[in-house]
Amino acid sequence: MTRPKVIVTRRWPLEVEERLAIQFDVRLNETDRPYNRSELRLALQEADAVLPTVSDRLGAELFTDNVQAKILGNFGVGYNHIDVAAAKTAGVVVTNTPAVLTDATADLAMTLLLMCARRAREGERELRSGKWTGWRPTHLCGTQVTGKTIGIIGMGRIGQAMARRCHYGFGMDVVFYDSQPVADPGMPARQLETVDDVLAVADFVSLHCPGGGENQHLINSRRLSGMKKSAFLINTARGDIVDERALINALDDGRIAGAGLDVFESEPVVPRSLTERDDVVLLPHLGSATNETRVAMGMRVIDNLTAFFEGRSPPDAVN
Ligand code: 8YV
Repeated sequence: MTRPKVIVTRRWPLEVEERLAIQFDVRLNETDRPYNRSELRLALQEADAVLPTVSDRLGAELFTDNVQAKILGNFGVGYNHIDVAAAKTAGVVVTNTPAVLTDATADLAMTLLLMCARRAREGERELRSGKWTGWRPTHLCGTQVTGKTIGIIGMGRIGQAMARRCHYGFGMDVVFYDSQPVADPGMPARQLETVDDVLAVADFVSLHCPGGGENQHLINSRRLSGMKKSAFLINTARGDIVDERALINALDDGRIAGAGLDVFESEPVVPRSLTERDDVVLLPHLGSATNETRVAMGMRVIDNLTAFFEGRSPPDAVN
């Protein structure tokens, strides 16, 4: 029997690529850049399965009559870069990699929260530039996190993992918004009616909802004005949830204290009006970037492909 032809759009950890090659006829992207639109179109026309990442935009225009691929095994939990409805119409199953990146992403959200609260970026830069003049009582004093309120927007797996860290690790109170009732969030926490209710009371707001659709610019100028002036915004979810221009204006006006961002509206482009500021911590989309997690994500993609080509339902089908 011929092995299914699989196109992987970026290089993966070696052990995952090796396992993939045992089962499938694999073509890897040997370049160090994402495929462009025509390369993606061709991939969909040539392979039985395409394995994309967040850096591949798979809009409706790519799901034409010539599509041969039967499954898109997305390397990641978020899939708003794929038009899943158009994929379905073209007969293409889309899968993702839930659960395996929960802890890594929550760890990174916590990292950003602590770096913002404790002015770690400013301190590190000062020291490296040789400008540190020694200890003094009022030097780079930040914000205590113990006893403060974390507001979680989107209380799914990652939101809950972040809330657990904040509550059990750092003694914070937890409030959250989710479009669905969450009966047992796994720690003492209050579900509030609206996003605005959470923003009004939180000292730190951490975003954990999906991007795209109705969440696009969920955090807009009006909502930023509804946050405490002393509050910090943390985003490890998707860049488009925050109106970046409105965020910059809110920081300029002192309407919020700062932000920790791992995701951006037009990755990898980050506006200079963000990179030049002291009151933001910026990371290059590192949420799931641990060796262990990236291997687990790849293995999860393979599990989905294996199920599909053996005629079973892929466990993580999203359409
Ligand atoms: C991934 C992510 O690294 O899983 C997600 O949704 O944002 C990241 O953690 C990325 O999606 C890789 O495709």
